[in-house]
Amino acid sequence: MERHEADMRRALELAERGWGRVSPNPLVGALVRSLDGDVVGEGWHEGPGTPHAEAMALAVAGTEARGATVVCTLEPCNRFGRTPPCTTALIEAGVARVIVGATDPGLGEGTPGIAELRGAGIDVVTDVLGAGCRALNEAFERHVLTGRPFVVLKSASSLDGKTAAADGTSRWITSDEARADVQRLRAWSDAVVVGSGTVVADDPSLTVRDHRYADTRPPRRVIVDSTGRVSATARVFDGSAPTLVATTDRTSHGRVSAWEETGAEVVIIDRDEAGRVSIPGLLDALGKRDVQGLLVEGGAHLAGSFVDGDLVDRFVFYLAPKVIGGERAPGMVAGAGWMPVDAGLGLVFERIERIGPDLKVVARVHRHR
Ligand code: AOF
Ligand code: ZN
Repeated sequence: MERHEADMRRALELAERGWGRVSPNPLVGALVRSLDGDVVGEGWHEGPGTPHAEAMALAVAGTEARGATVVCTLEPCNRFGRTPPCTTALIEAGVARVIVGATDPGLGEGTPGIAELRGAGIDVVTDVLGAGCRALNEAFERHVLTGRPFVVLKSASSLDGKTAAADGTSRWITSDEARADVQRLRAWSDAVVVGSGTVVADDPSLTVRDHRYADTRPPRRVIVDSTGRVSATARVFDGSAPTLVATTDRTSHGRVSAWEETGAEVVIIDRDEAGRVSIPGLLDALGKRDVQGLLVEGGAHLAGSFVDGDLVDRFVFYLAPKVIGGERAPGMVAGAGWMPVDAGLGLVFERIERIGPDLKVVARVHRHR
């Protein structure tokens, strides 16, 4: 078992090589340990249309895969997608044993990949470092099971939770280091969403500019603009990354055409009771477009809509060692808020880090399911 866990740790490292590129597929790593006890093949998934991790590892191992143990972070697939099934490849290679980290909810009920391997007489061990293997693909799993993305809400504020001073100045509250860390969050995301107020006030480009993520796919830029306030000359329409505008039927046809002329996709979403873009409707529309990991970057009103709807899975708060104060200085999350106080969202802290002079606090919504 210890050997299996050490091999699984290595397979997890291999899986990470596809980071930021595999969506809408999962990150997967695999290795082949021969009858003699040597690692004779390693593989990982690089993204849609490229070989699966197991197929890559088996190809390297060649005939040494006969009688071998194959360690996979994810249950091997048993169906044709863009590539042939891994179960067939494992059976044909004559492997004796398969060690699986997490099951693949994308294969349907009853872990059919594992069932097929067992049916062929292969010894299958499951749930080796299962939690770590599942965590790697939490957004993939959420999307497969619900059709909606996994939602991360990011905020950068002073220690007292202010995102700007009362005069509207906000550049910069957090450090260069903290802002560089946000680039990694964006690179993780399939889409980054902001409200119209943020676009009007800050004119952000919402792109990944850090050269460390140059080979990751650019996240889709999503603007929530219920009434058509944002001009088609805003930076998010510069064509440097895919852009989607989520709006309602309150926006004029002229505005919609102007957005579309920049190459952006415009999606008309149902209104909520206040006449704004329905956030559940937005999540469904993004899920249909294979957005698995969604980053909410603000502002406070959009963040409030997500919080009021209990639609955030993880909060990432960057806190600067500054206190701004002032009743009129805006906070991180507006909206109606939860009442009374014990009805508020219950979170667990996942991680607390220092980033340059700032703190990064990561908390996960505790869901009873
Ligand atoms: C594996 N190993 O390395 C990956 C798996 O369309 P395809 O061929 O790329 O297949 C995508 C599906 O296969 C994906 O939705 C997920 O269920 C599984 N991914 N499975 O055995 C891999 N990437
Ligand atoms: Zn496969």
